[in-house]
Amino acid sequence: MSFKTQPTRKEAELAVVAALVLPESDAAEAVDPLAEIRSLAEAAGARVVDSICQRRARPNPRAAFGKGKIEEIRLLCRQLGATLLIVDFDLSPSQGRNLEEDIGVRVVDRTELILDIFASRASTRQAHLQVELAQLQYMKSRLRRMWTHLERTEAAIGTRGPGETQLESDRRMIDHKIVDLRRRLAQIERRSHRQAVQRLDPNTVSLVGYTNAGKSSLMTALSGAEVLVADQLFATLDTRVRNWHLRDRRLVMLADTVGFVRDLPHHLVASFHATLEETLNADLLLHVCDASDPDLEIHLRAVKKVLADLGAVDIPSLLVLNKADLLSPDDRLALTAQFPNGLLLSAHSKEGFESLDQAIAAQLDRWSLHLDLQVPAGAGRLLADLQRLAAIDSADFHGAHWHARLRLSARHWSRLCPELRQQGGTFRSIPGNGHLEDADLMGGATRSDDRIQGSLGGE
Ligand SMILES: Nc1nc2c(ncn2[C@@H]2O[C@H](COP(=O)(O)OP(=O)(O)OP(=O)(O)O)[C@@H](O)[C@H]2O)c(=O)[nH]1
Ligand SMILES: [Mg+2]
Repeated sequence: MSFKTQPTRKEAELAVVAALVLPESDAAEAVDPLAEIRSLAEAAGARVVDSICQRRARPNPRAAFGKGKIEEIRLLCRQLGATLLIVDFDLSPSQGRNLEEDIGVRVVDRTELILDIFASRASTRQAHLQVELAQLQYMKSRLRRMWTHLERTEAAIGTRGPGETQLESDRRMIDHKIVDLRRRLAQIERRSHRQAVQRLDPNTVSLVGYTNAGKSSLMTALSGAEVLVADQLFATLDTRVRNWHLRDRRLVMLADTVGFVRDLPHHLVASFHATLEETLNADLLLHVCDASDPDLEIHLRAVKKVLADLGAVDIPSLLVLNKADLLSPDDRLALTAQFPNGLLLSAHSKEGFESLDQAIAAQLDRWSLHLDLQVPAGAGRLLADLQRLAAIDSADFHGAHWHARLRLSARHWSRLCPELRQQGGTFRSIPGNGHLEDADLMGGATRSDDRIQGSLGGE
């Protein structure tokens, strides 16, 4: 058995893709149940020569498909010269083996395919390690079943022992590699965590959504920063963060990250946890979807499921219906009726950007404090932090003080309030702190009265 986990890039291999549509699966509702696996296969570098689909009540335990369908696939592969069969679900090792024997070509299942795409796209050291870890864990979860055919014949002459011995040594080798990868990943994660704790970051708005929805395009269009945009699945594998100024001049960090698909392999989600950390720590999620995709609802459901798996369901989010430029007037009406809170826009034509800006500002304001501050003009770093992080409604220098009315998130206030006190500044809350508790206003300071009148530096 080989433990090579990074892919060898291939010439476009000719592939047939095959799906099994079970009654309860999302694919059963899809307009074209084979569309996604075809795109995934192409994203992995294969050239799809044909696709085939079988509806069944449940997979055939022997080789997933029924006998007749297998024969059909075999003939198709032979006629078209395909050397690869890609199936849109996960196979048990014995199903994989039986299919390969019956059809006579290499068989790759959905998890292997997605892991392979991730391996080919990984560009950072962290992403490489994360994919390798996911691949090894997937391999390990199948190891026992891979060797069961030997264990079953344990009593037979000549086969006694080796199955178990081989299984043990393979498992040990994988375990060692997993421990080593985890250690190296933990080092990288510790370093970036240390850096994050020291920084006083602006509010983070994370772009999440189905792969190819246009997250990176939106990031580029909003922030002006160039990030990779490509008409392919999983173009982005790491998390990129760019500064972006809202129209009220408030600075936010826009984070673009890996896209999701339905049934994203469990090991992959776990391995990419650190990459998705930025997303999980966001103040607001922009759930970007391709509004022109006929399977929009299936994609929305898939993304929500991954977010739930990641424990990110409680983060406030806005639904962004991207690619509005591809919609007919009738489609627009239908979508607006279906998603009254959705923001219809286009990363290409930039229509709808103003509403997006306003909606983000309004969301951030829900968790912001409205403050009236007097800051000594000499408190340079504090002034710079306030000017960088707050939405400033008015500001002026009066003598030796900077006087400002501004909106600032509770998180930032809790860091800056002690600093303000130390520098001898004063603060007063302005009505409008909708969701916030008085305790937030104090930023860790002692409460005074209900209206929170901060009296600092002896005022
Ligand atoms: N017509 C149209 N195409 C768009 C729009 N936004 C993005 N696209 C196209 O959609 C494709 C995918 O765009 P990306 O920005 O790479 O999508 P992504 O969500 O970052 O994809 P992954 O990184 O793979 O998850 C590209 O071909 C874009 O040019 C839009 O508003 N209108
Ligand atoms: Mg992208």
